[in-house]
Amino acid sequence: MIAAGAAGIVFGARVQKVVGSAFGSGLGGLLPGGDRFRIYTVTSSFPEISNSGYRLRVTGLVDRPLNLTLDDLKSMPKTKLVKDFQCVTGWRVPQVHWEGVRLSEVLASAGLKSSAAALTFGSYDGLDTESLTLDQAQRPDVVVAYRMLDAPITTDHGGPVRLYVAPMYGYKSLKWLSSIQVVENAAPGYWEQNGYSTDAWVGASNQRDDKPIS
Ligand SMILES: Nc1nc2c(c(=O)[nH]1)N[C@H]1C(S)=C(S)[C@@H](COP(=O)(O)O)O[C@H]1N2
Ligand SMILES: [Mo]
Repeated sequence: MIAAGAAGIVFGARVQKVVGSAFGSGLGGLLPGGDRFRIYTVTSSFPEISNSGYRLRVTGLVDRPLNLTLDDLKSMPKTKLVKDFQCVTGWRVPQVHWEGVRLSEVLASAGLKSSAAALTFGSYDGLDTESLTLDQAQRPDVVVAYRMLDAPITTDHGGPVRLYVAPMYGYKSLKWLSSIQVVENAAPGYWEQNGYSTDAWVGASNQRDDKPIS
């Protein structure tokens, strides 16, 4: 684990405190228009995972549990998206380039049992979790991403592998993705337990934002 740096990053249990502790990304600061990513973590550090040491475990209601390396993910059909990234707190980075493998591809290679209906995601930070229904997870714009901003995903952005859920607010895009558990019922994730809506569609859970540009 590397320390998250200066800026007094002290993360409490409350979402507002976490959001208030965010700071801007150097990479994002280079984007035209000054639209910047804020780097978030709910722990006091960033998990540092080497490319060779990275594993994604897929377990639960599957025919074949998987333990995928980064190379395994890269050998699967590649998908590219150019989409906005929208945090529920109001910042938005337009037209971000993303690359990875569709979550639906990963699920297909594991094989879903008939009782499968939802997914629980774990992070190498050991604290943040997320969930999607199986219908949401099967969308073509939900990606297990290993590139963003035209580069390998950096540690602060959740590299080497993060989730990217394009139609939903940023908190669904879990960083340092470690595990996918296939389950029967969606369980609220970390941010939902701290006050965010499990209905994370952009534009649906606050009155301010437009729908994402498709
Ligand atoms: N593991 C982990 N994933 C996370 C978060 C986090 O704190 N920890 N924050 C979420 C939120 S609220 C947002 S808006 C985005 C921010 O992504 P970024 O840090 O790459 O800007 O990551 C999401 N994924
Ligand atoms: Mo967010």
